Amino acid sequence: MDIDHWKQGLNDLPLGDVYIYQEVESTNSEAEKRIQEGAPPFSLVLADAQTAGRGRQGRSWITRPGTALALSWILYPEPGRIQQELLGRLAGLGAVAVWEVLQEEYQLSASVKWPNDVLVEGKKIAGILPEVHWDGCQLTDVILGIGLNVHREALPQDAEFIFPATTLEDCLGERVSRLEFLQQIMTSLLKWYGRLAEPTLINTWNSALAHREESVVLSTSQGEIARGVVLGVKDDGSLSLRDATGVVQDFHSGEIQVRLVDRS
Ligand code: BT5
Repeated sequence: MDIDHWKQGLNDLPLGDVYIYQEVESTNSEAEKRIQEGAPPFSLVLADAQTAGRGRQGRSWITRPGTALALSWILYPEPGRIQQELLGRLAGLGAVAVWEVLQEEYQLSASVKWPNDVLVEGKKIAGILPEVHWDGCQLTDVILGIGLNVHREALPQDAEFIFPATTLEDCLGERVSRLEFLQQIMTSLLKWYGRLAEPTLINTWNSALAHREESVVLSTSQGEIARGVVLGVKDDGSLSLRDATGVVQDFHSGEIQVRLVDRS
């Protein structure tokens, strides 16, 4: 990765500082360090490879050199701007921004699997990891981590993921520039961050939502917690489900996994 070339390529975007590394453990961890050192708002941490990229609940995220995008975007929401109900929208913000680029720039039929996956043809192409930090009751910063599989080699041949995975190259049948893809993603993130509190974010999230009106099982590491038909995402980013008895319940993200009910 030619760091100067990548920095130049991001010059026209209204970002804070841009930190680019050949290899880090995790861009989210690196972003935490940059925040401690006073990184300005909208700063971006980017790495060509991660040795300990992370997903939710201690799961790992693979970023192989030269093949993918691993980024962490640093946000300091103005006091009062992110209330509790907006926090649940952060994964949606990242997912909708990626979804829109895939749809509009690459004409791919993408969807967003609640809470944090972006799928193409039912396979995971991107994962979102929002991390929120507090000082007592005061929200101090948000790190929005996004991992995207770009070139075919992003996925090890013997990868055993919990969900099927894909790459942009596999979906398009051709290679695209990672830098161009990054520029499109950051432009989309900036646009959707400006709409975090607006109904349009939830409306778009709902129109992109995978498994709508389908039967799914929700589980955590403790096992199954609910099953029912997906009704949609609520204003606070929770998932609304109707169970077999007609009772509607809302679930907040965190550690929940969604799976289609196995009909076989
Ligand atoms: C996620 O977690 O999907 C969030 C992934 C966020 C990664 C970004 S990269 C930049 C930033 N820095 C970090 O350290 N993290 C963020 P989760 O829903 O828990 O899914 C994790 C699961 O996805 C793993 O257990 C694997 O089964 C699978 N997986 C790992 N690497 C993958 C990849 N490259 N493509 C598709 N699936 C993958």
